[in-house]
Amino acid sequence: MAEHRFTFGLWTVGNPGRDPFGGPTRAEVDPVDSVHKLAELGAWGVSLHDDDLIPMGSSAAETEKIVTRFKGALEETGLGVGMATTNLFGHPAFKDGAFTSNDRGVRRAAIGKAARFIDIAADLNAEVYVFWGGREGTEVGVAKDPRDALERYREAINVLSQYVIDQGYNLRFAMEPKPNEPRGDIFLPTVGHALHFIETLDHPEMVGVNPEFAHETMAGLSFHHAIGHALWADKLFHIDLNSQRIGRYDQDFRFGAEDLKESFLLVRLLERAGYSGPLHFDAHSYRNENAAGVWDFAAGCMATYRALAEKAAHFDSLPEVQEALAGASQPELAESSAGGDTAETLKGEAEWSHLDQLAERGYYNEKLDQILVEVLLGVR
Ligand code: GLT
Ligand code: MN
Ligand code: MN
Repeated sequence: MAEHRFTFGLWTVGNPGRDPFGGPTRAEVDPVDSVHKLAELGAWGVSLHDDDLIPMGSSAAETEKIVTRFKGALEETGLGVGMATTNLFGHPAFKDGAFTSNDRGVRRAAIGKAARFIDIAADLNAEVYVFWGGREGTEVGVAKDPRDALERYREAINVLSQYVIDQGYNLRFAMEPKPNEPRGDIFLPTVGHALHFIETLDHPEMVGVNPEFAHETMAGLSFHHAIGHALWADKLFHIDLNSQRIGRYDQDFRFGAEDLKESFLLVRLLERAGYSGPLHFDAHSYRNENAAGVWDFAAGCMATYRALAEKAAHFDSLPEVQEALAGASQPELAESSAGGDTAETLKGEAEWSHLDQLAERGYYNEKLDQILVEVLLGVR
């Protein structure tokens, strides 16, 4: 099995347990300590926002000092940077949006803040630069025309793509969808919306998606279908792994903590597709954990992914699975439907007159799903 490139955000293992109802329950973690601890646990790398590493308002000299120290930790441990991103949601100025704020001054500042950290991301050899538009949305729909907002969103990504090209940076962008929270409704709410948005850009080839398990689940959608769509479009540049129960707030639980079956389907798909990008855990430990619990959480995310990859390989190696897949005509779905015929020939009676006969067959779904359940339960 290929070595998995697991990464963790500095904000994930560094999450102090703050929520909308209460303050931190754990101490802040020095990013350099996170790097060392993650290396010890066997992670491949880290990811970060500008503000996770460099406190807002730091001078140029302070910034250089912080970045040099952080690079030192990366070099010492051999850890890479999977992705970097801009915090365009925390500062009160972004309360009406960043790239889509009604205030032009805010939009210009947002583009500038992203460009500043793109320079540092390139210096850190980050693979991907993510855009999660948490504040890009509305509670009061009448206050913002969604067509204008999307046009400004597009403009910002175009301007920043051009900047990356002009600087000669080897950096690709990934848009991260989310349906709501913190805004009532967020623009680019699902992977499907983001995939369309990308096709409208000046440089669609350098922009992909960064789907998050919790976010598609919040929208009531199948995460592995979203990933299937992104893979089919050749746009899966990065992925945010965690877990989530449907219909709740953005829980960001440890990978596999909820919905093991959907997690299995996801891992099986990623493994079969040969996805080789970073496997990024955008999750955090439960609020009632202390510092030690955070590292149990991090080790657990990686262990569960590996275990599910093994389970998926085991599942596909079972003769009864191959038999049931054949019974389900699963391989037939990869064959062309028309096979050189046209709609003109297919509308002939011979093609559709035997629908009653076609209706008689079953699709082995009960067998297949039961085997999957038994594999997950460890009894097969
Ligand atoms: C924030 C959000 C995540 C995004 C991060 C990137 S920050 O924690 O909930 O889903 O991936 O900005
Ligand atoms: Mn995320
Ligand atoms: Mn989330």
